[in-house]
Amino acid sequence: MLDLDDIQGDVPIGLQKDFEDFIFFKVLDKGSFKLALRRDVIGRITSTRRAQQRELAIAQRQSGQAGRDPIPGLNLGFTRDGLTQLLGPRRPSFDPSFERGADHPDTIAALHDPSRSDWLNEFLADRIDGVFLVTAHDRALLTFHRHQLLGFLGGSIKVVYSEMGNTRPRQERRKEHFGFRDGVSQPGIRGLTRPSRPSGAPDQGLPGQDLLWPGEFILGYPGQDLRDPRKPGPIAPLPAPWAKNGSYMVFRRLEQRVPEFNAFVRAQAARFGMYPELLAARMVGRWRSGAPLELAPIDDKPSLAADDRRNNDFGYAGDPWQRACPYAAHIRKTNPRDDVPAERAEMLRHRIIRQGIPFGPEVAPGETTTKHKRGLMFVCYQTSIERQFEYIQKNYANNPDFVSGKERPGGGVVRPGYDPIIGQAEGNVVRHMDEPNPNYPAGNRRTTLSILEQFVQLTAAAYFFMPSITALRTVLT
Ligand code: N7H
Repeated sequence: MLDLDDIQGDVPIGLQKDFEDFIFFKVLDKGSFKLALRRDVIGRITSTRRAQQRELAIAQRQSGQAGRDPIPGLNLGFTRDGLTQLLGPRRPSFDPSFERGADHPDTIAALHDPSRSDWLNEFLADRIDGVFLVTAHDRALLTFHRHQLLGFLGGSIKVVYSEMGNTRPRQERRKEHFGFRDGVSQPGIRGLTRPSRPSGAPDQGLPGQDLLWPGEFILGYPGQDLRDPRKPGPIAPLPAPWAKNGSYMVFRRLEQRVPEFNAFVRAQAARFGMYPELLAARMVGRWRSGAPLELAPIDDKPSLAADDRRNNDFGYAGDPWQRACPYAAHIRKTNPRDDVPAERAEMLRHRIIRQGIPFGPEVAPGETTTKHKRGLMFVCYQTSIERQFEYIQKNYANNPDFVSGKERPGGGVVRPGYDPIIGQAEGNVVRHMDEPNPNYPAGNRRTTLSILEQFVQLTAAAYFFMPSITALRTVLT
């Protein structure tokens, strides 16, 4: 049984938010920091149970029943340096990627990330020990609670960098800045996510949503079994007993060049003689509405997109020649589902829970080249950064040969190319993607999309450990 009162709420559920402040800080005075945490902060941390209750309240409100929650969401994570500050240099060693850090030259080289000289200077201005995530449904309330939190902490910390993410306005609310609906596909967790068809599909939450063993995302529980995904696998050894109910968070500030992306899509679609919306959908694997190409390969189907019982209920095994969805499309790369049926159980070990939020203003009228910084505060949770986030970025998105073993209808090996949204090539060379123009329902015409520019650019990154609430109350303070 998952300890819902002990796990921080952003990990498996997500803090409810229209606004989210990311407050990156350095500990200046360990003693007063611990005291302030114990006295005023830890009691306000949003647990998974609380986040779950709020989800329910939101669902009721949508059916007209409840008011808005005036209590903000609050979670807290520490970097490797932060754990060392709190516990001393002889503390136990955690996940190797966490200990190395997102800003280590080896991590940057392995992920083909831009070098630190291209990151935000403010983010690099000082050592980052931890991050507070503060969320609320309106900006004024969030600002009030941010001030209150910083008041509790006084001079015990220094804010190194902070930035507020916000959901986009009105009908764009559920969309990221390129205009695609986000937050559609998320792994479910056994014991937490309820199967919608318990007798027909006990291994799925909503139709198409894999239920995974909690140890993939929360330390101290069984993870996936490599032979049989329905059986609980081993419990990974804990770095320390108090790490139970904790999780690792990957943070990446990803700027998006929206006018440039749209101009590129229009120009390339004209070159291929395609409808631009279809090309954009082929790059992502879903239409901007959220409808998946596997179920709507040629025309958008907004009614399918709006139906949570249908919009994620598909696989790729029935599309072995990428007629409906390219192998390199962002969602096919980052979650290959059953693309290689023999490797399905293994692929379930590379899933992440995504809890990001957009940042920055809407594109202004006349903004044909990016003038205002905007993008995604990408956040994901896992129990092994190396096996989950880094694996997806490195072995899938950045690897033009993944998925391997596919052939053309007439024979001959396919090189799928890079994920056109987040793939990063070594040395920033041109990235290619196979088959932007569909051979649907049949055909074997070859087209290649050549992408010279990075429309998504990393400008800051860090890895955090999100401890259990018990660990915050005891060992860490
Ligand atoms: Fe991605 N986008 O707008 O194009 N992503 N993503 N992502 N992403 C997804 O299913 C996007 C990023 C995953 O289960 C959708 O929720 C953008 C990183 C995974 O079928 C859309 C950025 C990583 C999935 C986008 C970005 C991932 C996914 C479809 C950066 C990990 C689920 C909506 C600015 C390395 C796939 C949905 C599945 C979905 C976009 C970043 C991973 C529209 C713009 C860094 C695993």
